[in-house]
Amino acid sequence: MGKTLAYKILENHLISGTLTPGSEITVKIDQTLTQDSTGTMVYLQLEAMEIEKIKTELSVAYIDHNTLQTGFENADDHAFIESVAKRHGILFSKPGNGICHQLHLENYGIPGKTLLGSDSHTPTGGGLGMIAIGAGGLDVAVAMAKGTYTLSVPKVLGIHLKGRLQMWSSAKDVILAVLKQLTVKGGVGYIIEYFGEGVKTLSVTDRATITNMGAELGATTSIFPSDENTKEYLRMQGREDAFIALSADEDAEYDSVLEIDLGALAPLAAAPHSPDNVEAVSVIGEIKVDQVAIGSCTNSSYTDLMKVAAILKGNKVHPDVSLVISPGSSRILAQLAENGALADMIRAGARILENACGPCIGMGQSPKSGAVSLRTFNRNFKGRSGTNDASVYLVSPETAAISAIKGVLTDGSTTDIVLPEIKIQDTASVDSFIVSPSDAGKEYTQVEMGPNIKPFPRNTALPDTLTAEITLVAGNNITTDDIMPSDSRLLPYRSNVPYLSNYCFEKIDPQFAERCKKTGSCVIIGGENYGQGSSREHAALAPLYLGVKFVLAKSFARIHRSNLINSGIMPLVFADQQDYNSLSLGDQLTVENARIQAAAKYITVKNLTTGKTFKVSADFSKLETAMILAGGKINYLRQE
Ligand code: MIC
Ligand code: SF4
Repeated sequence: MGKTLAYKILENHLISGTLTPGSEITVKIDQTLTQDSTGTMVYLQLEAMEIEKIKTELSVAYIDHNTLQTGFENADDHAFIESVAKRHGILFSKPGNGICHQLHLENYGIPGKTLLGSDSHTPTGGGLGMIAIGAGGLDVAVAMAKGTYTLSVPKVLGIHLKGRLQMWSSAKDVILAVLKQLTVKGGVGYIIEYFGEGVKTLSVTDRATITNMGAELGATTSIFPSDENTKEYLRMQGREDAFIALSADEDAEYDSVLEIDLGALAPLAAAPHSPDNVEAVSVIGEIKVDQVAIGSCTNSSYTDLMKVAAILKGNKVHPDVSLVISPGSSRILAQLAENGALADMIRAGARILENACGPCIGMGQSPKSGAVSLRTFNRNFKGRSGTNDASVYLVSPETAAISAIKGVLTDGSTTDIVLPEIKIQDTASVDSFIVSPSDAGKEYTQVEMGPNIKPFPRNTALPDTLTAEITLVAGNNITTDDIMPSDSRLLPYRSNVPYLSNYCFEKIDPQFAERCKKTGSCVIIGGENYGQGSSREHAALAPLYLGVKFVLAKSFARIHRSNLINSGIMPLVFADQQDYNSLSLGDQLTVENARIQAAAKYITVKNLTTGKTFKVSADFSKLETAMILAGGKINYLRQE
């Protein structure tokens, strides 16, 4: 039986275990990336491991999420990250250089290599034929310290691409079409691998848009073959020597296959408030638009922004619309400035923001009350824009730009505008934003620790009897934005879990933090796909700080499940989903012989309030059980 590309790369990196879906393997990690909002925790953890030198081939610390520096807190975080980077041989990308995933694709990604990043959109690197996985910060710290990562082997879902996109349809529409079919939990437990004749019609930046948003499917990662387009892309970045051709075997067998006819795709939009709530733009109709935001790690590439500039050229942004554009990198902005496209955007009335995540993570540009905002981003969870009653639609750059001119959601194929074909240009990277690590070594560089940087909370070993009170009963698809909101108000406190925890579940239940503090020992009840979205381990650390002992849910999102285990909080799944309905706020639950039960397939939970007993599935791997028993990954590593 032929091999999939994903398994070929995993096999090349295999350190232990066998490549059988569901079993646990440890793989070599070649590269890591971090960004600032998860980075301080990563580097606090790395420092705590007291290593001399990192074990990866390349590690980069990017600053892109909070670049506003509204107070000293962010500048302190950045200084801290820079100082640790210098000590350990890590490249440091200064604020303003761009968005981590776009920068990594341009400057460091290599086909066939593995990349672990403390950001859920790390799979952007799959556009270059990498196995690029998003993980919690602690896993990335360990990957730097040991050069390895342990994961449960995903199945591989093949997506067979046929045909060629029509003029106004875009890579964004491809992934929106996949999201419509598979939903936000359809990719859990899978690597998504693209193949077929349609692949060669997509540029690397198109492919990266598609693999980027595989995160919204809940997939472990997504990957494209490395071919002539990859070679051309790398050549344009001055890195042709990084190229190798890679693809699945002709007779590769996928665990399941989905077919997408690129030629049949119309411009699509994900309507509020979920990336899988997808409809054709023409079906949603010409709704009035108040704001258009173009950028984010999904759609801020040179080719995307050149298409936007071509649409805007000679036109005017509608008087009722605010159009903001954040380029993905300093190189892209320099190119747009040099070739005149930037002037076309500005003349049309676009506001140019810094090369950073910006509005995508709620750092500014919150729309007005009740507004409709079209965004080329990847997440439209309620409130993420900073405005709770705003309606955010996720669209392609083409749809965003034409709608900004028309003032209403517009399907460009209904206009007579002809879009030019955009080719990637050959320009040198802007390396002035990169700080190389100090040659002097660890002992010569002091860690710079500002007053807002507080130690991360640590759990204690699992007790024999766990008794906890239900302090929240939540529904399906709870996001990490719901658990630990992140916006311009809270992002400055990513290094201060005690402060941040006051806002835990703020949007769903403002009393949650208070209730937990009073109770001291609590449990959260969740529905399906609990913890989807971001990789932020703060969504586990804040509950840990508030005394959450375990989470019972119908199912968990991959990264959040790992983050809970890393924090020593048990993620437990209802054996019978009906039991979810029997639980209420304030119920006292107890797990007896917890240390013995944690190693079993099922755990018995007793509801002391109702007297009912029910089973939940633990199903932890050996390593996971050891981490739970020790009270989290750090304690486990110390014991080791
Ligand atoms: C996001 O898009 O939600 C983020 C901000 O990039 C997160 C990381 C974080 O919460 O810091 C992610 O996707 O992992
Ligand atoms: Fe940044 Fe948004 Fe991408 Fe997250 S999704 S890395 S916030 S641009």
